[in-house]
Amino acid sequence: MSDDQDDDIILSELSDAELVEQMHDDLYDGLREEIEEGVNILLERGWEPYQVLTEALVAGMTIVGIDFRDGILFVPEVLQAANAMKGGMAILKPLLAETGAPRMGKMVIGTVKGDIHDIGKNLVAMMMEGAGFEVVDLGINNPVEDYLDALEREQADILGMSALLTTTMPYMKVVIDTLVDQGKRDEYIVLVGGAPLNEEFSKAIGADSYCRDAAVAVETAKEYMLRKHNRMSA
Ligand code: B1M
Repeated sequence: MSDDQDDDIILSELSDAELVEQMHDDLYDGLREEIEEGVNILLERGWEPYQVLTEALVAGMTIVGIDFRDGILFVPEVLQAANAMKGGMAILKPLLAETGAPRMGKMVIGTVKGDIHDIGKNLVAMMMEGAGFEVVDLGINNPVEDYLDALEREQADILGMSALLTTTMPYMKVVIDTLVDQGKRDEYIVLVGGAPLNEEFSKAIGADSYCRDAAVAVETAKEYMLRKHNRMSA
């Protein structure tokens, strides 16, 4: 989309459907301010934060992903799109976080070694916090020691790992195998996620569950924590 065309568009005058479509274009073009404005307009119109997140931001990023795969977009453009997405996410974060919610449990989460993708992981962290979990975010490119140290230090209930590359997803098994070797595997609920994963892979590496998206991660974590509490009070 050209800048000239953008200049003529007043976001607040668009219908909801037009605005969402425009936001997909703006995300594609890496226009952070426009994305922030669009998010605020949708919220003012009464949209739920989660709906803004999924329909305007995540759906827009999916389009970016397709063109990145097909060689139409390159790393610098995708970085700009990611930056715009983070602008929108920053507005939604406090709205997705319920204040004063009882602590549901503690999760250590990070993207695995060799992998610098963090948008999905950040979303999961955000949604988990919103659901009342305490989250310790280790960021990107985590070797096994970082996970293990944090789990022990934080006395966490859940380990969350994210990987977006087919070349980095096997590293999750390295982390789980190390937990097994140290006799600590049963101390933690291990949840994994990221676009190239699936349930079969998660089973094969010895994780407890694969989480397709952030909402599933929250539901799965809640389920496991409930089971853990029931076991402890039995
Ligand atoms: Co990357 N990249 N990238 N990239 N990038 C992908 C993943 C790719 C699929 C693009 C493509 O070809 N279509 C492809 C991987 C192909 C493969 O492995 N088979 C790819 C590639 C190849 C690369 C590079 C190698 C490119 C290069 O340098 N030549 C390079 C690798 C760098 C590295 O990590 N070492 C690279 C770099 C980058 C950028 C830096 C430019 C940028 C990252 C910016 C950032 O994250 N800060 C980037 C981006 C943005 C993408 C795409 C376009 C978008 C990823 C994203 O943010 N999606 C991506 C294409 C795609 O996935 N369609 C792509 C939105 C996000 C909300 O979804 O991350 O799936 P997602 O998270 C979801 C779920 O998966 C789940 O919940 C999230 C929210 O609902 N989930 C979890 C994720 N983690 C979880 C953890 C959990 C639970 C659920 O724990 C409990």
